Amino acid sequence: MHPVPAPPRMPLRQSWPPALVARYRAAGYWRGETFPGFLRERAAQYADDIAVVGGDTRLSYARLWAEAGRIGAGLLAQGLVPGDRVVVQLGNTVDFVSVVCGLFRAGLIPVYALPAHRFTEVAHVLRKAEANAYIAGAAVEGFDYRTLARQLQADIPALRHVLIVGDAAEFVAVSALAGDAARLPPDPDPQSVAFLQLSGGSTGLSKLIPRTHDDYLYSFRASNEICAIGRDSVYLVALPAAHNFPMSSPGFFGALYAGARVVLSPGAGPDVAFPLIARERVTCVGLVPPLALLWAQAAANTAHDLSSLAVVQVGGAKLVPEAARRVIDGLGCRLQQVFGMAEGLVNYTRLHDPLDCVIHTQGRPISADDEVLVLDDHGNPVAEGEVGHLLTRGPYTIRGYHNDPGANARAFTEDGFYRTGDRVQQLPGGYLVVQGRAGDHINRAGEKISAEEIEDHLLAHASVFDAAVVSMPDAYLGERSCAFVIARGDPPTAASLKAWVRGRGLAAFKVPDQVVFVEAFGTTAVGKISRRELRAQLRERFIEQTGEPR
Ligand code: OOB
Repeated sequence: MHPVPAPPRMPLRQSWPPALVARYRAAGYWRGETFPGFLRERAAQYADDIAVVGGDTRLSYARLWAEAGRIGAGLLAQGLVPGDRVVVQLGNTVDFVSVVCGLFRAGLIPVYALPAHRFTEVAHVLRKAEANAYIAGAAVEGFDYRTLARQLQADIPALRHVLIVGDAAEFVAVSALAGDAARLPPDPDPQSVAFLQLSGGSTGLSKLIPRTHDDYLYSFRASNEICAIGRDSVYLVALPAAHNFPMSSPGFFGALYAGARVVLSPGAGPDVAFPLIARERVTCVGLVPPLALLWAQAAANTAHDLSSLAVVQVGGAKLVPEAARRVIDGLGCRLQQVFGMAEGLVNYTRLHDPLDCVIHTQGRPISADDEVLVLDDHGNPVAEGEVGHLLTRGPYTIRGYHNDPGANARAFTEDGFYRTGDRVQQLPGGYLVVQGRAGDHINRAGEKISAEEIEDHLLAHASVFDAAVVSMPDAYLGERSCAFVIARGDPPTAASLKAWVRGRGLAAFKVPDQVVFVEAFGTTAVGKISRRELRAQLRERFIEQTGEPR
């Protein structure tokens, strides 16, 4: 079959100024390694060692490489061409790893969607990435991704290829892919974009984050050193594998780079993960704070042997000191705080840091060349120890989103610093303490929700006059979402509004946890105030009225 020429697309690019490129190379951060390059090497070095475990499947390094070749060649035989972007929406199964490695092997560009995403999010990502292919599991936790694929194909003509892991119905089964290995391309340019990751989406829908081979490999290679991941390590993927934290901090890619073993857990709860830890002798896992607390509680009376667990990493949202203590006491292993972002910068507390530091800080950057600025509202550096806005640039932090000049103008300074949106305090030694966010998103147990995005969906309801979505402190989730709604005419019920949002094809975690009807937003300021101020006022007033803990 001859590949049909693809229409012109926005090129994928991520580049640093030449002086920095030279510096990052000279420092040994960027070594010219690529995903297919390192996977091939490990297959040769550790051929028979187990690389990936999930369910009843155990793949050795040699088998993983062979599977990647089969899937990659099979995709090219289907008519995809190197450079095509492929949205991947798979759960925590071995297939996730072999499909992604197959894409790398074929020079195809994975675009990672979360299993929780629904039509609205996946359609947005497909369009924004100009993807022509979608790979999903048949059904996960009662949701049929083949139905979603049909809806996507009906809506997006450019989506020409749908591939399914499991029962493929009318689509192509990943298990049936086959092709000529000789057609697989040579290894890519290490400076080229390897994949697109999704941003937490602080305003509106997710932005696409282009990461290069060189920068991403550096981030997990260096993470391995900080997290003491070696060939004997066993890394458990408990959070969704598509998320940057379990993918690269040090994540399953770090583990594969080290020749270690990756175990994929289909769920993150202790009931599913504990037996796996015991069976596979897991040594390291990354969790979000609510899960870490749940695990700490469950560990007290579990029959499963968790003694292999050496390091529990917690990140994605703030772990308050009291919770940190409970995690350490409950799990009886080392705690490592991880404060990272899909755009790049990752901070870790070090394994031998004093307890006080591990409990009270979110760590310090991976690299000596991670430049960190803490600025006041006017863009001036704050005094040491004062709270300010965190900006950063460095050898694995992007310089721009894909296909989004508006977002880039807002999120990056002229000299290439990324405005993280986080408010932090910097302690001596470069340790950061996260104090919250300047922006308007809700960090719901590590899942980031854009207030603006949900407000837009609420406003589309005929009985909603106005809506403001704010984060509320929540004892379990850290933050939960609360929608303040001014009704038009007969007020709808809270339940019907929640169902409305869900019905708009959104991930379930974006459905407001709480809906509060108000007569008016009743601003104290004269005239129009910003949405941000309005959200802050509503939050404060509600907390005062209800006596919720802050
Ligand atoms: C991780 O990545 P994202 O892209 O889902 O979210 C990044 C944002 C940060 O800007 C910050 O607001 C928040 O999540 N965050 C934390 C945190 N870790 C992330 N806030 C407080 N304390 C922490 N420890 O969430 C992510 C990526 C790589 C590694 C770890 C987390």
